[in-house]
Amino acid sequence: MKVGFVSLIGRPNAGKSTLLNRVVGTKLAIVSDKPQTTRNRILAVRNYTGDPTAQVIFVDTPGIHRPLHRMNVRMVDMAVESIGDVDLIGLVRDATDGLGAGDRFVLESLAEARVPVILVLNKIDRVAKARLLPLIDWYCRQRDFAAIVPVSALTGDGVTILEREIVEQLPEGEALYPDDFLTDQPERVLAAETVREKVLRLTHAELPFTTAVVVDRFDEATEPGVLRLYCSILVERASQKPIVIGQGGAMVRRIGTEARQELERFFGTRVFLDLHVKVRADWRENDRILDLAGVAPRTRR
Ligand SMILES: Nc1nc2c(ncn2[C@@H]2O[C@H](COP(=O)(O)OP(=O)(O)O)[C@@H](O)[C@H]2O)c(=O)[nH]1
Ligand SMILES: [Mg+2]
Repeated sequence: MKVGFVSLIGRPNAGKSTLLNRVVGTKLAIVSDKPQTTRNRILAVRNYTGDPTAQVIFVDTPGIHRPLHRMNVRMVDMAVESIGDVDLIGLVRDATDGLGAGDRFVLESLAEARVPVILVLNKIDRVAKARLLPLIDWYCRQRDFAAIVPVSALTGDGVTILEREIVEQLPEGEALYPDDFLTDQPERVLAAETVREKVLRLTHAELPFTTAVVVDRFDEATEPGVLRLYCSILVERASQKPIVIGQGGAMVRRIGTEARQELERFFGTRVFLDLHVKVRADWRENDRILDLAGVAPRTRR
């Protein structure tokens, strides 16, 4: 069988997390139209029963960008480090974007990669085929790609072709994970991320970049059949607190309702969700809070 790790690398918002979710058929990575949504490496295992059989371990990463905060340094480090640890790289590129400095920045991070790289041109549901040609032409002049595959992670168009291409490129080996293993994301992290996604989706302006969610208590024991979750939503400034709380608490209630419904589906159990909004200035520079919020745990560097 074919077995290997595939890292999804690219600019923020390219659609890496959407692609990961599409491939495994479950929403593991939260998705939003705000950059820097993914703050962690997320591992998801997909088994293929075809010929050859295969086990592909997909690794979603934070987008590669110039970091301005400690949080972002950790995120980018994590993405770049994953390049050294995998068998194949999927370079995910938003095909609706023009060429720019960001393309060079990502390619520079890949300069050391000694494994095959597949260029994944994403969002083809929103761009005419002819507009892909200059992009393909430019990329081909920068480095060798094992394949170039246009896809839409949103509609699924082209994704099967991409998966076949990936399996082809992987080495032979033995399965590394049991058949039913889906992800290494702890349940607390999945819960916190679901709450954070609702904050991202329902609030606007600068808030999304400056919010973290910490699970204070994850309690399955007190009441059978009910998961009791106590979470803090951290914001950086006192002025941001009312945005999350909303008029008479309407916003935080809505965040809570939407997150609870999704978590009930995901965990297959009733969920009691308690949300608190707290001000923690500069949490993005604070390693202790970054650790608590599960942001790109510090690596060897
Ligand atoms: N139209 C379209 N939108 C997409 C596609 N893939 C992702 N998106 C959207 O692009 C935004 C960023 O997606 P996300 O997966 O969070 O990007 P990431 O930062 O690379 O992980 C979200 O609003 C997605 O819904 C696609 O194939 N087509
Ligand atoms: Mg993402």
